[in-house]
Amino acid sequence: MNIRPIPEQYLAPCAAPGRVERVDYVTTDAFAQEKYALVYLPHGYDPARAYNALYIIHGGGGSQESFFSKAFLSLLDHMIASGELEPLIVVSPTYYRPDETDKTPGSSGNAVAVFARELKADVIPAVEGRYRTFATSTDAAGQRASRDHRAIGGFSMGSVTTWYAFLDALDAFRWFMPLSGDCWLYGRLGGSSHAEETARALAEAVAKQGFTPEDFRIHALTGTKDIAYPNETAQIDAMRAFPEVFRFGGNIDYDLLEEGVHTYEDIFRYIYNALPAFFRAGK
Ligand code: FER
Repeated sequence: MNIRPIPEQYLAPCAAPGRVERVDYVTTDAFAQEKYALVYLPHGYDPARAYNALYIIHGGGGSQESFFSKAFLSLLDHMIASGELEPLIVVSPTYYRPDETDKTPGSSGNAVAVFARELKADVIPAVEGRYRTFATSTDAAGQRASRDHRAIGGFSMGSVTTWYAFLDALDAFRWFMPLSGDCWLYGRLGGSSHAEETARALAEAVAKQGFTPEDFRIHALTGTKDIAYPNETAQIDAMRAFPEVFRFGGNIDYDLLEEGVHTYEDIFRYIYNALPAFFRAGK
């Protein structure tokens, strides 16, 4: 696709702003951590109707606050106000433990590797038990039944998280937006160092989780000057060797911004271009 620039006025305050609330939860892992997610509710949020949900995952060293800058919230407001994007809720959790001080790639890599479990067991139930989505229950069956209305995307380590969600959480998510980051199943930057094995694991993960190539869509994007470009590109090129699962131009696309770099600013632009086409299954 042609990655269009964000209209300049979309980054300035919108006359119909949404709001951000905080949802606290306690993890069901052995650590019983007290954590929270931030939730963007669109302007006029009405619990009488159901909303699509995007889980957006920050980069290494970041937090629940990283994505929710004024510019990003204004972008969401404007996209919704203009009718380009159906009103949705956007959830910004963190994979870090609250007491984590080591946010280097090694430590972050360990945190994101297990985060899909927390998403399904803790974050989705806390958020979708409080706000109205398409989930009529927040248990595994309810998440599966509403997966057409749930997306996950992220930047850098959040992109790594998104690839893990494809491996481990296809039962909760149909839509995947990995932005500037590869899959670390085979170690740090494994998408390039172990491209073939990574691609095979991603391909096999579909049937292993009981799904088919019709049951998901991946829209990956990055920039040609992004530090993750070589890693994500090597992995995606390897994924082309599995055309029975990954149908480029169908259930997967990879788009590149000429000169795009590893910043939230360029990431917002990818989201502006990719998000409106999500949640359209069966329409
Ligand atoms: C990549 C995926 C993640 C990458 C970097 C990261 C350089 C994250 C780095 C960090 O959190 O410091 O493909 O490429």
